[in-house]
Amino acid sequence: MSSISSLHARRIWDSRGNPTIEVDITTENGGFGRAVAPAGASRGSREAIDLRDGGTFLRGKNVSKAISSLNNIVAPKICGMDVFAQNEVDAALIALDPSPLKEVIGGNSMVAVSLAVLHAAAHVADKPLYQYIAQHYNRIPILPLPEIQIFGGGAHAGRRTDIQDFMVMVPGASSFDEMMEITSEVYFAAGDILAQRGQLAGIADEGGWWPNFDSNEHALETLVMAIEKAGEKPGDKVVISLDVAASEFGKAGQYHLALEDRKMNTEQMIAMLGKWCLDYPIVSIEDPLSEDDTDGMIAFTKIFGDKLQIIGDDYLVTNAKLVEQAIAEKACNAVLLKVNQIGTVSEAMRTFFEAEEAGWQVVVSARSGETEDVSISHIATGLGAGQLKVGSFQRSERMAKWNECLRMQDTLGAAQYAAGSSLKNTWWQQN
Ligand code: 2PG
Ligand code: MG
Repeated sequence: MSSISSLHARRIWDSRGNPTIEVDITTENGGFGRAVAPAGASRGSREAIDLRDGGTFLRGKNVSKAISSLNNIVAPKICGMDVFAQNEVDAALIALDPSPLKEVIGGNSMVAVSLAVLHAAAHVADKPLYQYIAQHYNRIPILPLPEIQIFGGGAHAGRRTDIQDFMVMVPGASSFDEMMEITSEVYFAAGDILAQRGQLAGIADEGGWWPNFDSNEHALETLVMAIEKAGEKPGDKVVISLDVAASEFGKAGQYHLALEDRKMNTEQMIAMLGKWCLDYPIVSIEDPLSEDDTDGMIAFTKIFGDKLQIIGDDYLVTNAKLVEQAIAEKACNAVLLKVNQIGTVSEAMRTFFEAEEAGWQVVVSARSGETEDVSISHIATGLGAGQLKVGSFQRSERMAKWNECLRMQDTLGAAQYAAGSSLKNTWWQQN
């Protein structure tokens, strides 16, 4: 046992220049943990809310109310608790705010505290965070296979494309290090292609190239060209992953691709995505249909679930109950794990184990608003979750998380890399 002796919350600023919450935890015997709340832009309607001040100051995004409740209400409640009792600390946070969307103290407050406690426990145990997580949750650490964004669209790029993330995965690399080299070649090849066409216009929120395309499919064609220009055979070592983030342009079974002014129903949307999967080496699709389109998700998974990884993000919001329901309904076969969507480490862990027991893949993920916090690299590795999604190959808040995996590789060894083993039930592994 090691008691929490202080909690201090402060306002810092995220990668989009918005205020966010950082929490420091100390323990009686000199333990220290620090964590920062990230923030999403394409948010599921059922995810924990970020508590912000509203009004006009700092465009309503200030977090002074959340910080004052952390320092005045949460701190006295958790001081004295055992830093190793993560479940109890998280239960105390939830008892302070039992509302379903955590609107009283805010998911942003909770996640910063919950993660800072996890860090402090690792510090007291004198272990790197990933090793502490592996020990605490009885797991074997393994470096994740990343999904790395090449073009960023949707809510992260002024809706210049409707599809949000055009990403690559390198299941054919033999180490995390080699994966980084291949991804670097693809990323800069994509930039060169845009430059040659006179279409290079900077980068989007997560570091992917700004998507200057005539159609959504044009981004896919360009991505395949970039993989080839990097000297790789598309579908061989390098494959494509999409986050459609369909809730951003679809509702009640109606979808509108604004870039092409194309209106579709659920069936047509499934047909379009199905054709893309035949024409391009796509191995994973996140939120192919909107969060309210359960019938669409079930139909999509029925057709493609034995060859594609189908991830629920906005559809499941890291919520164990929603995952349980989706397992029963066969509405996806993988879950995106974002601790801040549900609020606490313990709840996210419940979701992780629920999904894993059903044979689902778990992709640990960052948000589009991030900081130098690298907790998720440790969570993905410590749990041996299999996959990690952090954004692109540029911007320090993204690179910090990839680089942290390289540091862990030094201790774990290059062989402890999930590579393609995490793409079970997909055509990539079957071929
Ligand atoms: C997503 C995330 C990260 P946001 O949709 O998967 O890319 O975006 O954090 O804006 O919800
Ligand atoms: Mg998503």
